[in-house]
Amino acid sequence: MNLRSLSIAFFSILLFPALAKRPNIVVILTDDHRYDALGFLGHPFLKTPHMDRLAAEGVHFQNAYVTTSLCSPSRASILTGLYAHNHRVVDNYNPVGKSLTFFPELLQSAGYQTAFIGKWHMGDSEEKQRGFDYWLSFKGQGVYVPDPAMLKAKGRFVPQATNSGFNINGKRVAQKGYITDELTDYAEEWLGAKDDTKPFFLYVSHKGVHADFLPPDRHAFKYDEVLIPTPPTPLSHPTLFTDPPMWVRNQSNSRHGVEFAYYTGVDMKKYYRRYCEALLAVDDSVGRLLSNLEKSGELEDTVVLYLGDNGFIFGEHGLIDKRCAYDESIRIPMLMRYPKSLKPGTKVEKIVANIDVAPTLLEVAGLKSKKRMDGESFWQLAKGKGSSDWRKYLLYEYYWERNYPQTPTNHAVIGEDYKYIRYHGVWDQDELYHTKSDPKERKNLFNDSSQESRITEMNKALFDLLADSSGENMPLLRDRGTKYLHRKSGGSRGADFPPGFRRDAGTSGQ
Ligand SMILES: [Ca+2]
Repeated sequence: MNLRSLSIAFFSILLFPALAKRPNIVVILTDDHRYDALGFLGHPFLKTPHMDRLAAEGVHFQNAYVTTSLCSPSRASILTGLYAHNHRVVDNYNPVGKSLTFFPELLQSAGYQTAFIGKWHMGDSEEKQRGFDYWLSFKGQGVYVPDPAMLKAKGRFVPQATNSGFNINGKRVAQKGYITDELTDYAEEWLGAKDDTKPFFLYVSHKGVHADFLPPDRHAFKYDEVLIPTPPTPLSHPTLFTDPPMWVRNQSNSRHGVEFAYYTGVDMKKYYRRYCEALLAVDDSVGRLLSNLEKSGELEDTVVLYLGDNGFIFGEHGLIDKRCAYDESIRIPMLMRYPKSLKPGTKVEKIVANIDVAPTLLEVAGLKSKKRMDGESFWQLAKGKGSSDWRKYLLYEYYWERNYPQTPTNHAVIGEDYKYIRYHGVWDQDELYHTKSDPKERKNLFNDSSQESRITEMNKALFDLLADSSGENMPLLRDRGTKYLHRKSGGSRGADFPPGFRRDAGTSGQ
């Protein structure tokens, strides 16, 4: 080392002492991973040993939610720390605005080397995005394999699933094999080639396990023999449900209902089996990344955050897919490992969300955004501190999409004991659930007169949360894409209005 480089090295140490100590950060995002599809939670057959390891050696956020249950809006919320009404990506078609700051930009400016590997899916672009030194992505949903003949498991046509290979730093590279494995290969390659003098941020954003769920052959049909119960629905078990909204009963016979699932009559049990098998490959990926970091000696200096971008409904309430505010749709797995600061086996009960990821990871790096974020850092909660002034309620929002008209605009307020859901633009009733005692959300308490004050309070909280985050104007985007508005011929007919909506002639509106 000559005198000049020696003096630069000495100066760097003096100038950036904090940078040298900043932890590396790895985020692993899984598509549509619902909160209860985890082995360590006592799942009847699914085994997720590597995710279980993250929970055992780190923190499990037991009540983690997304603020909009849809791929693109949730991804935009993760990157910006904003609600969908602020980042404006309220459907799966529109890109994220150029004026918004992605938290990786701030990490990059502070000296982190940054990489994005996987599904971007905000708009139709797969172009390199701001904040990332290394870029690998693909258009829309991507595909599990470049040729369906490569897999034993077969699926149906999925909108926005395109096979145009990868964009790797502006260069087109063909996809060769199974997506989850191949993205992990690239992540490992990047980890091996990066500059070891700088902290790093790696964002692995899996296509798995988005529908149609196609597992790799090594896991295909592994769960073919397991028994899966059929969830009761308001149509199949009307007495089990109290006051379900009319739209819920109507959605059963729609593209996003069990009767007419994706217009193909998908067998929900088989579908769930393939989902779990595809998830095994994601668990393998988690295992490979942890093992890679362990071998390079970097694991203990790396904060690993694992989460899903939204949940998935497999027939509960007679519905499939996501968008609505029931827990199967909006609750996600969230795990964090960093034994230097986080006690192994920690369980956090407080309600955290996708909008909290950006402020949390900035705090991890000793940074703070100058722009306002809707989310809050949960880093102190993860460390077992600072829970007394944590949020009482989380706001959920979903905006009606012309392409999928069966799910209405809905806002919800999620508390630790109760959830209140308010529908907008439909002639229907709202919902209130005591989620603590009724986790399957079958007993709608909205018409229970003893709950009036609670509904008033939660309704006020909802509008306060909206007002505090400039959310009182609804986003309206241009029409585009296919409209999936059909019902199955000969299927169930339109639902009756709820009983409480009927009055005899001459009575008042009260
Ligand atoms: Ca998703």
